[in-house]
Amino acid sequence: MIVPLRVRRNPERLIVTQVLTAEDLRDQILHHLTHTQGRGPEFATVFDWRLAVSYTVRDLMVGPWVGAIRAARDQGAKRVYYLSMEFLIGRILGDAIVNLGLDQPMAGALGLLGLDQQVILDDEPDAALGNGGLGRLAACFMESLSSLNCPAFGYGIRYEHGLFRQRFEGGQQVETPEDWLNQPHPWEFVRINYSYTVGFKGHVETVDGRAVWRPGESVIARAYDTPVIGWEGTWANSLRLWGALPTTLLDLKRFNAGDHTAAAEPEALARTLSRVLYPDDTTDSGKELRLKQEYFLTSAALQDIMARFMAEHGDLDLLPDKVAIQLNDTHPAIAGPELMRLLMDDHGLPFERARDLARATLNYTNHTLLPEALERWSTWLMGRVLPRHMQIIQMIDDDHRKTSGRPAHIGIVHGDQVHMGELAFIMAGRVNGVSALHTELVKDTVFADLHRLHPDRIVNQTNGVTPRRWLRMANPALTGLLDDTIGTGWTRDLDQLNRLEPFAHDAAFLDQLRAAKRANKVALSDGLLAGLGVKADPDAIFDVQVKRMHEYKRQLLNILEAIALWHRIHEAPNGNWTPRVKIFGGKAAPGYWLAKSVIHLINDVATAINNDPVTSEFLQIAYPPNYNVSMAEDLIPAADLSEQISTAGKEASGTGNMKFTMNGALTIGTLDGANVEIRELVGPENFFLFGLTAAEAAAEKARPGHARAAIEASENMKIALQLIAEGRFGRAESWYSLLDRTWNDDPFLVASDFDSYFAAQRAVDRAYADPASWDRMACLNIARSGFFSSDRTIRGYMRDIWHAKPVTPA
Ligand code: T68
Repeated sequence: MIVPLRVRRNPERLIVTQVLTAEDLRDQILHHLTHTQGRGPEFATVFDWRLAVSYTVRDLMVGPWVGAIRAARDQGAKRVYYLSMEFLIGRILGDAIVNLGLDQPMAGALGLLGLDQQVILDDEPDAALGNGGLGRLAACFMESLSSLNCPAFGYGIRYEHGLFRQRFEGGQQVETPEDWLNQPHPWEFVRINYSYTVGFKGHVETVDGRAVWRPGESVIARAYDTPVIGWEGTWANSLRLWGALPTTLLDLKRFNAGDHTAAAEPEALARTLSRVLYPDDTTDSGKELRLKQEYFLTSAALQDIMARFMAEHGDLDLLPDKVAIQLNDTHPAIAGPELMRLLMDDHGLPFERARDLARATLNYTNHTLLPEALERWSTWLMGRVLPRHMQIIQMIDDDHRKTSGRPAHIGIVHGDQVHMGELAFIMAGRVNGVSALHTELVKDTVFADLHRLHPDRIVNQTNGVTPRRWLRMANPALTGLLDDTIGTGWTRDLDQLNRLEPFAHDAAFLDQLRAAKRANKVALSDGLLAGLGVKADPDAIFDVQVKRMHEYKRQLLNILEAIALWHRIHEAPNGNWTPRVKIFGGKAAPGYWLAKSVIHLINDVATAINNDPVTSEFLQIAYPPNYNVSMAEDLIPAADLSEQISTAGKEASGTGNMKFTMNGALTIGTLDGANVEIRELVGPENFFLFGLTAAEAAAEKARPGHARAAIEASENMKIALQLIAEGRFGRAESWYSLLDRTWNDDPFLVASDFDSYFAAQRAVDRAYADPASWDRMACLNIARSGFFSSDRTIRGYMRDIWHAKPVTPA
């Protein structure tokens, strides 16, 4: 028998305050171990225990979840739908324990069972259904939507294989498939009654004056729901991920004829659609499968949205009052034509009416200005895979040209290409950028022409991150100090961190702050770094750059600086050097040759430098493989210095930068993305700025021979390149292409910013050598980071874009 849970409702806040004791939880865990896992405790593995604990926690999410769904329906609330090809969730168990307020009793329960909580938590595979910032932002948004009681669904794809696993062989990246679903996934609920048919290819007929699309292929999209519990467990929204199934499971005729492999083909073909996450190659891969995946997500989501809307309201005029759809970048931009198709072909609305309703319902977030990352599909492919949508896209484009009076060259279809950015813009009520600088650049560059025609459409919503995961869960040492010093209210209202300001001059507090950071550094040093064979002194600066490997993010600048510093230490081994541990983490897209070459370089430089007896006490380099959300949760709380060194104008926002700031790391960075706002808020004196501005960088890039000129002018840069070319870090031939590109092209201005970066790093050294002043700066960074909560971002979307209101659960 399952033990009834004693749950008390707090009448004021309507939150479900868990009053479960350690004994209650222990009994629940044992119940699930026996009855769900079918295991006796004496035979249970860590995996069995972890599942039993997960089911116990999941039970406590279901009440708020069902209550939230019911409240939204009963109150006829507007729903927010977040369509994203990526949700980089990471692990769920620890986050759910924190949000349900179960930390204490769960620690007690596991203690009673003789289990190590960390071992249980670490057993959970990361849900790595994303590449980087865009996917992780979607996950933070889901948590904030629930914490703010905003009725919402996240729609994505249930990839069987998330982002590839990375390991290093001879310093080079090797990718292997990730297989998180090769074991039961305790958090999801499969909904066989929410299944939709998604068609592809075929042809379009006209029947009684209406277009009828007769797809040539189709698959079933089946819903798998995961509850996302908000802070204090009052509300949970659904993350609904679609899995692809065949319309016919088996070709029985072929099976009976003895061709068993061919008989299973329909199933294999359909499943491919939700098989793998595309590793962001930041270029339009032009793959038919990717287009099909995008349409698969979008069509299933829109059918689901329309079914819910029609059941609840039935009157299409109400659509914009009851439905707000957010497109996470252009990946689901086919939503514009798809919604038009449903409204015109299924509901019989005229084009203009369908267009106006769609535009009042859809919104689009832009996450990049890099021209090579803007999605484009050939009209040929679009017309073949989605023939009806190609017609509608052409109608939208013609209509927009007529109604806006725009010249032909700035529309959606250019020659034989469909521009998804323009499509998303033209079909959106609001278009937003993700930081103040980025939004201005969106207006001035990629969408300058469309912005002139629609000057009110582009708005800014600076990104944010959830403080529950990135502070409360990831950094218990700092959380304890914050709770003791300013109370726990910051968890819901991150602006309350400003109550720390007076403590920036309180020596006793700063000592505790330092102790908390040091504890995190010791844990990292003894755990992950020791495992790599790196001897990291916890009193050295922990200098961290973790993010996708990309030329514009300039990991190359960082490693060249390390080489130059190493050389300088050699010149003066008895100098007053501030010890430093440089930590890198990140994956390169499998086809991104240059990014992979930088990984190789970092690893080879690390091997050479770490073993150098002259410098080893001053400089160590660590590159743990397979950086993911869980590793970020260990690295960020242990960082002293956050590297945010992209070429100005290239990083749309960054969100790692925000996590580091709220965990008390100081930033060395350019005036790029959200760095600009971080620096303004924490104060320029508490931020290590270097490099060209976005405008200066654009001008510098246009200057012929800028790379060579900058290298010739920089002693340190020249030496670093020379040491590489001499073969001091492995065979020189390995680096010819990289060196050639740096000398002759250097599109991301590593050389132009090198001296400024090197100087800023020496300012970091000096600042770190004065602990009292460093700790004061760290304290002020935390105190002034409240703006970067994703709660603030989501409130902004609710107010300016979605016009959605929070709902009180009944
Ligand atoms: C990131 N974009 C931005 N893209 O680079 C980052 N791209 O500045 C910003 O903070 C973040 O979005 C959130 O706004 C991405 O992460 C991708 O991952 C991606 C994936 C597939 C195709 C193209």
